[in-house]
Amino acid sequence: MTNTDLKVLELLFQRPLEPAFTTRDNGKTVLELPDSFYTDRYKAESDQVGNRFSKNVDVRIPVQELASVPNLDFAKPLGPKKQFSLFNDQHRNIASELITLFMNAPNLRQFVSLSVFCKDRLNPMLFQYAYAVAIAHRKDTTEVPITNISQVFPSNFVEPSTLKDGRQEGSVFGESGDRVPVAIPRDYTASDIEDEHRLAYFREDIGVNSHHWHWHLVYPTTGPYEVVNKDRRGELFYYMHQQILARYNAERFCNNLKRIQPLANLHNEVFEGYFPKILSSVNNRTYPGRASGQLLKDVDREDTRITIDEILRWRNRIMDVIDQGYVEDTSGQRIPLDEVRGIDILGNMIEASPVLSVNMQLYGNLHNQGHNIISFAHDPDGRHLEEFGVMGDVTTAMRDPIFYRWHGFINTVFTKFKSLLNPYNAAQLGFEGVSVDYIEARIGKKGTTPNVLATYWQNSTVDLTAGLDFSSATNVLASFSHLQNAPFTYTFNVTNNGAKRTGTCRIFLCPKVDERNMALRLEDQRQMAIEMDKFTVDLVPGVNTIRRQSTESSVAIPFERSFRPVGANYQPQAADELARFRFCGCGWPQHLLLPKGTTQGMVFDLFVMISDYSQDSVEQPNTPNDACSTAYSFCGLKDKLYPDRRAMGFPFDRRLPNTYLNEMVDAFGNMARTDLRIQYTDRTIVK
Ligand SMILES: [Cu+2]
Repeated sequence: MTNTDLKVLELLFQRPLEPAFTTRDNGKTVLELPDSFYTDRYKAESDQVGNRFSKNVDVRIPVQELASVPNLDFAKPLGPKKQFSLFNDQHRNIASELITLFMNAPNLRQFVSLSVFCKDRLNPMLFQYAYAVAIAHRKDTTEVPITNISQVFPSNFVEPSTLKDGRQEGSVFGESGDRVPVAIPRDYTASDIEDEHRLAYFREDIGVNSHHWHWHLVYPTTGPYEVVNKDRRGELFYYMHQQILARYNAERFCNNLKRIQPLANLHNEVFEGYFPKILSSVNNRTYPGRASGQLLKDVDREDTRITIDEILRWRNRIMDVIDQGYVEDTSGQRIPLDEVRGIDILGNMIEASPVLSVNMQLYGNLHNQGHNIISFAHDPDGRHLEEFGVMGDVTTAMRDPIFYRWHGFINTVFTKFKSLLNPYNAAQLGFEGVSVDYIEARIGKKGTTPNVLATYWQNSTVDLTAGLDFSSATNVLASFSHLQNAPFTYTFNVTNNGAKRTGTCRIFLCPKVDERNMALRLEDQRQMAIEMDKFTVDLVPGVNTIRRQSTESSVAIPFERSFRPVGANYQPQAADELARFRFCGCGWPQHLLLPKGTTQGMVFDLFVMISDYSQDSVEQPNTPNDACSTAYSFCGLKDKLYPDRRAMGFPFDRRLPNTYLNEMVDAFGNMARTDLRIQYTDRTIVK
């Protein structure tokens, strides 16, 4: 691979609305296009516009002519100013065709040319999505860093006036030291009259929303079979969203709110309103809001048709097959929903992936169409020419309180399936001869109180330049505050009464009491358990001391990885660092690894289990290790199998033999628990 090809690919993530011939990298670089690449508007003056932008640049990169010009008519229904939705069948089919086109480009240089050519002819959101999927999946683009979506389309993530202020700051002060990052407000979508607003810091977190987008980028529902069909994809759809709900419920308890009520009855009013106050980049309009008490209605629009009855029919069919124990594929063949494959089949069927669903005609498109019904509630027949609300878009859906209620409903379907499986038995849960004798989590090393952890606010700065079209050539920096936790270390003492062996250490955090302050039984607690970390440990005979940093967590990625600076100056040189840059945006934000806690300190159960590795291990294909896939619990490993043979969420995904957590821990030596207090302080640290 040549450096310039790689460079062009990186540049295409910048200034998504500007024609490809304008400058990038803060005015330093320009692409020199073949005449045939200019769109009709610029064709006649291609020399003039080309020269205008190539004047004061450091680098000019010629783009090769296309061997065959693609016919892009398939994308016509999605005009340049329309909102693009992965939940919309028509848009998804268009995206699928585009991904296929990108994946089939015969070599890297032609992929570069094809991308440049398509960029100026397609809806910018559609282009950025399909382009990023192709970069994440093509064998010859593994070294290209995918720019975080919050930096490509910042207006989908931050309050819009911030962007205007940022441009102003940049054009007045340039790169001089007098420039200050503009502050993105934290508290702008509602007032304290709205109880749900207490969770805005979680729902509107930039890291949370970009994780969600990135997950759906790594796990697209349509496209070429080899791109869509990943190991245990359907199960991961279930598990990643289930964990988001568990985290959200814990966060609600910290804020004195009841756990979410699943949106089970689509004929009732939706009591939560939500007014997002963010802009769509493609048409410069705000995302529509939803008033409190909105009724959901059948949607009958040009490109989206769905009735509530249809959704309920799919739900009932799925509930029926769960009771029945098997599904039927399109040829009428029965496929059992067993404890190994059942959840994966259901995940792909419920989401639903047209490529992987066993029978889309029969079991429908439950999760996606629910997003559509909700996102068009304000204008179901399109008479007001309004686009979908935030629920229609994976970059923005998690901002809306209703997201958690809809997924709460989806989760009840999965939970029903799991509840019918036999409870885990002693052979599955135990690890003969291994006992966990002591566990603690502690901030720093010495002198701090064990099992008291801390949260607070932190002010961080991100560079939003890449996504700001038609702005001056200086960087636009924005600062925002987000929840943060003080890094901590786990220490476990484990006795191994046998020969040297390997185990998997599984760490969970569980709420202890419910919203009425009543102790939770294990059956409820397990469904709210939050996975904190998972890793293999080698146990020597005798006493072992295991230490693990909170920053190493298998669910989270560090802040710097979510919001890495963009552009040539920041390209790391070392190969391993470069590798870490790509495919990196998927993962729960490290700054939300812990729930907020309370000022008095909220007590959780810290649960640790060491399971028998001989029942956990997976034989991996011999593909190179990806330095970036560190958040594998939520995101899997690139080009590999999911690295844990047990069901995702083990041991809490199924019923357990005891009534209370204490009883289970007493019964199994390879488990331990302790009270863990999370203390929140209302102060802001500037980073
Ligand atoms: Cu999702």
